[in-house]
Amino acid sequence: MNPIYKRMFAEYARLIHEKNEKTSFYNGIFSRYKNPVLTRDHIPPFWKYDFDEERNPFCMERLGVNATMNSGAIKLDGKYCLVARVEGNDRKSFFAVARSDSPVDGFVFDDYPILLPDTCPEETNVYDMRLTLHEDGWIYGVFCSESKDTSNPDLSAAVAAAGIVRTKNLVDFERLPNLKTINSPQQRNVCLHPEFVNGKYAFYTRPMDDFIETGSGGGIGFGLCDDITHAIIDEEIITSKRKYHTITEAKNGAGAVPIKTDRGWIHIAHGVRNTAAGLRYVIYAFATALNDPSRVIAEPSGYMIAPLGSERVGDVSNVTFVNGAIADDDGKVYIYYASSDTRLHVAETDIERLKDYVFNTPEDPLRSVKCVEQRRKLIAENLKILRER
Ligand code: M1P
Repeated sequence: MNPIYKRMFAEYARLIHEKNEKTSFYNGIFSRYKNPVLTRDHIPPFWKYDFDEERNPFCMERLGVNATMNSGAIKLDGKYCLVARVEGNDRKSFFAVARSDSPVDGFVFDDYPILLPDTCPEETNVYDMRLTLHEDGWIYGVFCSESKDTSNPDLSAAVAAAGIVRTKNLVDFERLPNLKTINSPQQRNVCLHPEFVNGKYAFYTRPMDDFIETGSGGGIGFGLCDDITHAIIDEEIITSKRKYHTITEAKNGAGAVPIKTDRGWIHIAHGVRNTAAGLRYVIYAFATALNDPSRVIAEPSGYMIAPLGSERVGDVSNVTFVNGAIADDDGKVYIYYASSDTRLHVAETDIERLKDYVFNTPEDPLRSVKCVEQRRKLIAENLKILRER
């Protein structure tokens, strides 16, 4: 083998075998890990180079990969599986499965990325698949299907819809018709709830007036449909609301598939605020009622995960984004979050901690004066404890 490729494979092998370890970051809610679990360097060299010496005498990269990020996650046949958003140098995203025996390192992509059945000729781009193991026995992948808005002469005008596939093995995918929401012209960040609700399929939606702005969309939506093979939602209600001067003011969206606990469904979502430096995306959590997964019963103040250190910089800086988590059999929870639309990390927590965080962290009182009251109360109680020691 050409020594250039030999070196490349050696570096790739070193990367995929590298052990990960927790960093010293501490907040009692989750642990951060030192290495991202997926980067563009995790892409096998044979996805990018043409190894034929005659066709490629200079050993040139022919089909480069720009980033690996927002990933759906599921445990299947004992393996931790990520369906990653891979973005080529050509800006088009696609999906690829990476599997590992460990939740925090060792992820290796399947030999080929997923070739979705080409049922939507107008579709230009696909990204951000949420993976739901539904009680009907299928694994559903719900993702953003993006097309040019042909009714708008603006070259950048686009339409976002929710695409749906289903599979049993993350190898063979059946494409179903895109979700239709009667009252929302665009949809992104749609996620299928894992159980039937009132005998129907239940989706978390994100009503939007246009491609970027949610406009009148009040937050994360929720709607029911009878038939997943022709999914139509007539009515969306709002679960976690966008609120003025909070981390969700500009927009929010469902993230990982909700995790069922004895106290309620725990949701790990994203919130967006505007700043002079552009949009800032953070990850937050809330709980909904077990008997009504649309009804918010707890929502801690502020963010759970925000971009930190090198996470803050990338193709779209100041972004943390989540669309996958795995609640493991031993109670641990792995949250796969991407930073700055560039690489994928893992945060580790567990069900007991998540419940404590979601149900016992105070809510956002929505005004500075109330926030100070909230903090002064905490300080006073702490000083009393400290002085009694
Ligand atoms: O660039 C940040 C994120 O922007 C979008 O999220 P939202 O729809 O909430 O604005 C998504 O395209 C996501 O992929 C991306 O990470």
